[in-house]
Amino acid sequence: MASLRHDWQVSEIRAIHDLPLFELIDRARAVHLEEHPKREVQLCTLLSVKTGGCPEDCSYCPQSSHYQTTVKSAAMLQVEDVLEAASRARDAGSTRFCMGAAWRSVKDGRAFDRVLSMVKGVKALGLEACVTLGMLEEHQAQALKEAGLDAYNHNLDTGPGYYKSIITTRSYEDRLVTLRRVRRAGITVCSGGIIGLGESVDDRCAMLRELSSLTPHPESVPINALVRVPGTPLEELPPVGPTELVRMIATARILMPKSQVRLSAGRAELSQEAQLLCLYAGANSIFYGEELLTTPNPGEDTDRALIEQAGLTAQAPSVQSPAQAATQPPALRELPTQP
Ligand code: SAM
Ligand code: DTB
Ligand code: SF4
Repeated sequence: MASLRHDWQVSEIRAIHDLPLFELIDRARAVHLEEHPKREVQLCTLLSVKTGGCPEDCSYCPQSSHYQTTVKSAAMLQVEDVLEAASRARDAGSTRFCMGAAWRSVKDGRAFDRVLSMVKGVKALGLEACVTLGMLEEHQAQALKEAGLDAYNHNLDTGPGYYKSIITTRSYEDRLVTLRRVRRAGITVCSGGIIGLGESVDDRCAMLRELSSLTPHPESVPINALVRVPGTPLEELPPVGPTELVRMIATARILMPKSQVRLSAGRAELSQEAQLLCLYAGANSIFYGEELLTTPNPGEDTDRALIEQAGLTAQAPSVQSPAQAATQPPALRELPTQP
């Protein structure tokens, strides 16, 4: 049984991260098989419910109002439109629906009430509901919990020492405070980061240290490769190499054996072989659907083929609502084939 540690030091993490690649993969694979023996991949669909015009200056983000990108700001989506998209995602085999808003923080009022209705509606469809809305107050976390929210995504993004080089409008501690509020409200934590922001390998390991020091570990850990969007300050950075991503995923798997490790943004630029290696080395979740929030992702057909070719299956939802029990088709986990 892999032990759950919360006291990993950066030097220890670095030693794991820098192992000869196949040794690292062997170790991660062993942990993965022990904790996740079912050969399943969790499919999560993203939807941007409020796009663009964000006051934060996150250097990687096409939705920040500080940069000129092709992303157009849009009014918040209507609940019915979101539920239609969620229903389509469910029919395509997704089990978690994650709604993102380009907000610095949640404000009480009509927009937040609408998010609460979206969460209730997504739950009624039998999907796991996740949102990512920026910073949260305690009572807002509680309201989300009461609406039925399963998970809150709030990434640490990078190591604490590099954070200020990427974002100046909030602090690392602000992020950690929100994560504590989410945990205290009884919502599961989804928190990870991005590689390819110009950080050092030690910064990556420092981020993994922060994530693995959270007690309990985040239930899900998205590992994103930077999507280099024209108009953002990071557009000219070199692309993340596939082995860098594999190393991050394998190290995350070893440090946080029970978590869902999600191979997140950046797959559109990654070969099928590299994605398979990530799944072999410990990733057991992907974003599914042709768009992330504002940037492309491989389409559902492509991912269905990937999963099938690897002999994997799509994971069943961890939480079943009564509505789902009533409406779930018998062989839902057999991914639907295209007409
Ligand atoms: N505004 C909220 C926040 O920042 O917490 C929620 C939405 S924000 C777009 C969610 C996450 O997307 C960010 O924390 C970051 O990790 C990721 N992200 C944004 N732009 C990205 C990019 N170009 N490449 C990779 N990941 C990105
Ligand atoms: C996460 O870690 N990655 C997703 C989700 N959580 C919200 C977002 C990726 C966004 C990539 C850039 C875009 O599509 O705008
Ligand atoms: Fe805003 Fe989130 Fe983008 Fe930062 S990552 S600019 S907070 S939408």
